[in-house]
Amino acid sequence: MTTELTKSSGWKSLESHFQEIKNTPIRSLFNEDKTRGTRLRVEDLGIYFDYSKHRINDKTLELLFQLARERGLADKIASMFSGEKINTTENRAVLHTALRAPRGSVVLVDGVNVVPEVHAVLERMASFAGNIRSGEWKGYTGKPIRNIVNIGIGGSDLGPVMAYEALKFYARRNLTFRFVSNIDGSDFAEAVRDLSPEETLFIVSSKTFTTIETMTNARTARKWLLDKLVNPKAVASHFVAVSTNAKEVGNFGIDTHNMFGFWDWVGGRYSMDSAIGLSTMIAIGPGHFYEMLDGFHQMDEHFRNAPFERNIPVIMGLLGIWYIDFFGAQTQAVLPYDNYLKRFPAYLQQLTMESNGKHVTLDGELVGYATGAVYWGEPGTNGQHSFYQLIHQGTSLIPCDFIGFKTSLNPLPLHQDYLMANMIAQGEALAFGKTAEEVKAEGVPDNLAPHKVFEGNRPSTTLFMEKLTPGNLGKLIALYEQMVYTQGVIWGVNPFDQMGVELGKVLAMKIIPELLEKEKLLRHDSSTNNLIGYYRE
Ligand code: G6Q
Repeated sequence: MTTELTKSSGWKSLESHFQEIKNTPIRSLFNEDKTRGTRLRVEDLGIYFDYSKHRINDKTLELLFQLARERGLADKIASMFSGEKINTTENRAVLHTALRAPRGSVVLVDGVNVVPEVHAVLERMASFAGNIRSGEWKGYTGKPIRNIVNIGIGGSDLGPVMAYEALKFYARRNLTFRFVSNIDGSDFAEAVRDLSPEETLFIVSSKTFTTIETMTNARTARKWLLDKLVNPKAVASHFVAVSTNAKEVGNFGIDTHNMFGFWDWVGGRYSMDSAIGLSTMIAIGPGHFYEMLDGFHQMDEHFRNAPFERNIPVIMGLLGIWYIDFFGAQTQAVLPYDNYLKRFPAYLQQLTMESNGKHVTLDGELVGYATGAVYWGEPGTNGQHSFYQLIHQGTSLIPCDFIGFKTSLNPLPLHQDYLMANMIAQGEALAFGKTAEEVKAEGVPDNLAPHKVFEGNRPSTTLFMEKLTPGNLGKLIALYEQMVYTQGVIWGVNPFDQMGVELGKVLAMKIIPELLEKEKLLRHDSSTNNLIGYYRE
């Protein structure tokens, strides 16, 4: 078990500091310092980042920054941006930041500037998206495309789905977008049941072009198309691919002229701003897509240049370490007060949990501390009527991220005021709670009083922005990406591999021939053998 982190002086100081502060209520922290709500916030890039409602004082922050310095965070940030092969288990650079590097900038991978290639793909995407949006691109029978179906899974699905939902306000409403990911045939069947093949374009999105779910769905899609259009030549007008694997794309029968590439230095869960975002670009148009990329880039520059004390992803990452490793928190709630962000928590689940759900360090040593938290959440106010009860009065400590926008994209009278009032009120209630005295003063009878007491002292961050725009979405996503990296550096793990996912990709392959009875003899444990037997019957 490695002790490099836990033996460091920053960690040890935090351990003893934790003993001093662990029982201090947020209420007293605010009482002691009337300027706390003003001091513990950062306003940058149009983000109002309030981190005052946390169980921290100035010393906590100082020690967390000290830990970050001891772990070499500044150098590690520089290594990522400069294209060093920091994904050591896969011997790859990690350069999703190059996907949003402005034209004319230089990012070298093995001595080659990748920025011109990135922009060349973006231009091809823009031209293709323009042709679909204008109706210039025709299906095989001469009709314009009205339906776009993205077929992909994991990193090749969650980003596109999230971005489509998040930016629907900006989307072409005469185009229908569907997303098929699951190997469950119902996913495909429901996605296409009301679509006409003549007007449907499939985007097969797969970095490797070998993922069984995606390839199975893509083959089913081809059959669905050809059942109606018959001539295999129709495939060329109705299928495009997004992949790094030109050979497999060609083998599938998609003309590689209709392939949009990306690179092995883009991890699946970090790829929604690469060609994997083709469906997003068709939906919102190239101009908005470029605005989104600019938002990502602004946050990258902030992460790279802002001092830790004003660095939003660094502070968020360190607060996560504080709760996970010192308070023993196991989960983190993300609570967007914007209905368009309904898929944002699901997107973040992959980003955070696949990245930092690791049990060994980069050196292959077992970690001796907790790593990645479970991320979860739902939009407010819906969540308030279900699981918030446990956050307020349950026995687990669940730090919350509230995300809100001042201006609604659909400004119906009162709605936005009520929505924001709820968000602000929740953070206040979680932090300050309601004491027994306050409850009694309300005239609550003694027998009910304990049930109505709120301990408070439940930490939250509030991220407030003007409006949900493509640029602001880009900033938010990059914020979480860089927060994840910050935590990965502190924990000393590799946030860029995913051996657990790779395992899933091979496990089922063994059982498939057994279910199909091509392999009769079962050599699993008795439970697994019986389950296979039950299915065969
Ligand atoms: C992401 C993961 C994983 C991956 C999917 C799809 O970081 O590696 O979610 O994106 O398994 O892989 P393909 O794009 O290769 O089909």
